[in-house]
Formats: sequence, structure tokens, C-alpha cells
Amino acid sequence: MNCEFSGKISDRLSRLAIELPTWGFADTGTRFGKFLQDAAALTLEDKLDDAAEVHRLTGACPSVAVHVLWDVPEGGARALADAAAVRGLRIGSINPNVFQDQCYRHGSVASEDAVVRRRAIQHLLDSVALARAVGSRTLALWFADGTNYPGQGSFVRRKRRFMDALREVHDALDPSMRMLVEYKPFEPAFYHTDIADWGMAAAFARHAGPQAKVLVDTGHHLPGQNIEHIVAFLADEGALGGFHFNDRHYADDDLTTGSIDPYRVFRIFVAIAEAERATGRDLDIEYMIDQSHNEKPKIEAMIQTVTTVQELFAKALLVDLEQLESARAANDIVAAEECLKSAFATDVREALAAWREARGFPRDPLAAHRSSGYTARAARARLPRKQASGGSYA
Ligand code: PSV
Ligand code: MN
Repeated sequence: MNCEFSGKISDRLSRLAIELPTWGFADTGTRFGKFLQDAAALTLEDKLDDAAEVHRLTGACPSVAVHVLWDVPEGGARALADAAAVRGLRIGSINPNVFQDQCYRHGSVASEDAVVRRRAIQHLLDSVALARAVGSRTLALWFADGTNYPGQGSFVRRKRRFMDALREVHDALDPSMRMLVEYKPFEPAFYHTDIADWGMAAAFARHAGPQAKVLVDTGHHLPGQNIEHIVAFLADEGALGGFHFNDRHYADDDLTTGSIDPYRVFRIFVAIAEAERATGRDLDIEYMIDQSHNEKPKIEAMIQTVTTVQELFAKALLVDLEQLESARAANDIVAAEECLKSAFATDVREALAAWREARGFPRDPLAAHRSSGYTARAARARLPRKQASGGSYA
């Protein structure tokens, strides 16, 4: 079934900004090894060039998430902001890193060592300053803190340390900023993580202050968890801060959004459409991608992700919410479910192509990228640099 978009749907799609992660353009691997790609980004500039290519073709990705330890150049905040601006982008979420340094072996803000805790908090405060300096409003916090064995740590003492740390960081935010608290049930810790689920993240955010919200990474749930329920609940509480989109089959697989279960992503967007319908306003949340593509060409995977998100969001906007409410009121379960199924079954690809064309973008961004020669050019420019740094198999 084909469709045409109403003006309302076209306008809402135009306001859907999707943030790209720098780390999605660099060579990454699994814990068993890394397979390098000739065209993968090496430097911040390469990553921003790649993000700009995705934005040029889709018009939907004006901001880029950065990881503080991986992306901040020698010139600091100014150089970072300028590098984005010259490419028509801006720096989006700032992702501190309190998980990589050796001192964090036994945790960061939950560590037993007061010196380590202070060092982690200082890094978080420095990240707030970085956000301010580059004009970003979003501090995205993920912690690897946790334990691997029963008895290893005191849950409550660690919880209280987290609360104190997050409140201190919250107090350093400008009024326009927000801090997003991400949860994850396991990995790298396998017995407990200190922010294991959305309820804990919401409690930490509530204690930290009004500018703290929950970040839902779609890959950070135990099998069978109903993510759209979590999203609807958090949105109604005013506690939803945004998403890290990716897909998963087993755990935090970082696969392309919608590649495994597009109906689930659609249902998350239906929860958002319902929340927006209830308030008459767009939810003030961040739609960020958090994916690493070890096998797929990275830019292609990102374009595929952006167009998939647009497709699934458009399908969610097609759900007839009035009909859905009438079906619910009549306890007509089948009719209610059919409201979702028929919107999901609608083929929106032609309508999206026309929508893109009308806004001056290629009808098919993936095909436009493939025929642009960008990847071959990037490989030619980057391969010698990789070889020189010993970072290539070629
Ligand atoms: C952790 O698994 C995570 O989801 C956090 O958001 C990190 O910032 C990101 O992945 C790093 O890839
Ligand atoms: Mn994430």
C-alpha cells in the first residue's frame, strides 16, 4: 500500500533531526579483533567529513555526537566547533569518557578510591565546560561502573556516590543545558552495573536535578523488555531525554537500526507520536545514533540508518490515533492492533522520496552516495595515512 504525506506529516518529518556519532565512522571491532576499512575515518576531520556527507545527502543530520577522549583536537573546544562549522555541522552531545583509563579498572564515580572518584567527577565537569564552549546543550553520560562478583561492592554505597557525583555535575550545567543518564544492564561488568535499568536512571536523574533526563539506548535492555512501554512511561513523566538508536539480536550488538526488528522501532515511534499528540508539542528529546559497523561500509550504514529511522517514524505518524482510541474505548483489541499493523504495512518509500526531492535532496540518498565516488576518494586519501601510521592491513 502506497501513501502520500499530509502537510502535518511532512512538517513533522522535517523537524526530525538525527544525530550521528563520530565513532560510527572510525574503524572499530569486536573484542576478538578489528578488520580495517580503507575508507574508514582516522581523524576528527575525516569523521566530520563523513558525517557531512550523510547530512549533505539526507539533510537530516545537522549535529554530531563526540566522545571527549577520542575526538577533541589539540586546539580544544574552538578547534572542535570550527571543524564542525566549516562542514555545515554543529557539535551535538558531549560524551565524557570515564571508562577507558587504567585508573577506572574498579569504577569511576563509584570507585572505592576517593582520588579516582574526584578525577572522574573533574572529567565530567570539564566535559560540561567543553559543552558550553562548543555551544552544545547535551551532556550524555554513560558509565561502565559495576562489579563482576557477588560481594565485590556495596550496592548502596556505590548508589550514594553516584547520586552525589551526578548532583555535582548537574549543578555545573547552564540553565539551557541538559544531562542525559544512560543505563545498561551488563557489559563490561557482568554481575551488576550501577545504572542497570531505566528506573535507576530515572531515580538518579530525579535526584540530580530538573535538567537531568534518561537516555534510552535501544540496545541496552534484557531480552523481551518492552521498550515502547518504557518510552511512553518516561515521556509522560517528563523524564525522557533522548535515544541512542541501534538494533540488536542478543545484547548490545550495535547493529543498524531496524535491521533486526523494525516493528519494535516503529512501536517506539508510535509511543512518541502518542505523547506528542497528548501535549500538542514535539517532545524535546535527542534522536542520536549509537552504532559501530564492523563489516558494512560505514557511511552507507549511516545513510541506511537515517532513511530507516525516517521510514519508521513516518509510518508511526500514519497511525490513526483517533481510530486507535475508539478501538481501545470499545475494547476492540483486534481493531486497535490493526491500526498499528496497517500503518506499519504502508509503503512510505515513494512518499519519502518525493518529500526529499521537494526539499532539494536526492530521492535515494544511498544510491546518490554510491554513485558519488566519495568512498573511493576517501580511501585514496586515507590509506597512505593509515599505512604510515601502521594502522592498515593493505
Ligand atoms: C556503551 O555501550 C554506549 O552505548 C555508550 O553510549 C557509549 O558512549 C557508547 O556505547 C560508545 O560506543
Ligand atoms: Mn549508547
